[in-house]
Amino acid sequence: MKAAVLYEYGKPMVIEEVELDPPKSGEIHVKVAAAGICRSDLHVMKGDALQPLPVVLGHEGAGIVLGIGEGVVSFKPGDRVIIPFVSSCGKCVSCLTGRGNLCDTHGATAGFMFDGTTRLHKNDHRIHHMSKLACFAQEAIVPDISCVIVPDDVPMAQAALIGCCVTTGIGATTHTTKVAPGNTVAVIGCGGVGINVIQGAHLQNASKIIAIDINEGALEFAMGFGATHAINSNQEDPIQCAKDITGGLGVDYAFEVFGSTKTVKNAFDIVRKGGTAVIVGLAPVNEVAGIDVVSLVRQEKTLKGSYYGSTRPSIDIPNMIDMYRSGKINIDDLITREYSLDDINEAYSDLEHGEIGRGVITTF
Ligand code: COD
Ligand code: ZN
Repeated sequence: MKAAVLYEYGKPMVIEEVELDPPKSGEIHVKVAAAGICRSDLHVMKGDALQPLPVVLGHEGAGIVLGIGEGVVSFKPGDRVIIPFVSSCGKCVSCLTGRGNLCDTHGATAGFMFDGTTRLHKNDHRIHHMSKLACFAQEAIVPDISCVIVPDDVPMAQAALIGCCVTTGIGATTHTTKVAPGNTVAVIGCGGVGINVIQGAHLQNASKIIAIDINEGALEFAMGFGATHAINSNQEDPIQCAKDITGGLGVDYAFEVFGSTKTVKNAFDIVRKGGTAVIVGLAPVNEVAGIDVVSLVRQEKTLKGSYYGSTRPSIDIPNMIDMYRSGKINIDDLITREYSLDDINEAYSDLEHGEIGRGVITTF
């Protein structure tokens, strides 16, 4: 089957034929129907986030079950599924304490399936699976444990986005923190994930939702998803502007949704006394953000990380599906571009060059 393989950081992915083994016990074989173009894959392509290479990236996916491995009882061929980018084993300490998004077994076997081997090969050389998912390919072998059935009225592109940016973004405002009615919120980075943080804050009835980005197009787009104010941080000081908007206080919650030390520091500085900065983005490995530790203490600020919106994928993804079906969240207008797998490098170039909204691969 055809896949996009990343062999070297900083180089384009190679679209080529690779071999995919049949599913083993507890795995399902999926025909990929949609795969989102998320910045987290770009972090890997640039070497800012590390993965064993060569690797098939793609962690925002939905597909149709083609076959099942031994012991799989919850899925059958023909089922439409969302494949979460964290498969929670259900047995480790993190899973058993309700933190399936942080599954220890998933983390310890990064790049591989749960048994420590790969199903992807090229001429007897193994190829790794990003997030046990690797959906930048025509087909995938994935663990069955966290997959979620998608009703027929949810299109596959929208389903794929629920697999990452929707759940990551909305979960940050509802699970990592609980934005309360009337709270003020700033969102730094208004791309696929940031727009969903904005939707989440809007769902929670935040009074002011301040979108901050360096791209005017992204800011305009954000206003259509619930942002009440927009700040271009290339042109204005975002900290001062947010203070002006909030009567000199700063915001109750700031969400960093880009991934750099500068934006992490901005998120911390923009919150009011007693406020919380939630960091969703991953800055490049080994970089350190300079946090004002005096105001951390004297102003009782909180600095909090958020991974997969602190959700339990197999429980919370069905809730996201229902919110989409009942019109509470808008995924349709978030999808601005569709691509073929053959054009994946162009899709990432578009993301890097500031195309707004979410791109999705829908032709394989
Ligand atoms: N200040 C403000 N905004 C900025 C800046 C800046 N200095 N630089 C860029 N931006 C804006 C861009 O213009 C763009 O609008 C937005 O930030 C980023 O949007 P996208 O669509 O490119 O990125 P997303 O939404 O797909 O991804 C954002 C993440 C924060 C999830 C990603 O970058 C990341 O850090 N991922 C690692 C964390 C992780 O693995 N999460 C789980 C899987 S997503
Ligand atoms: Zn993602």
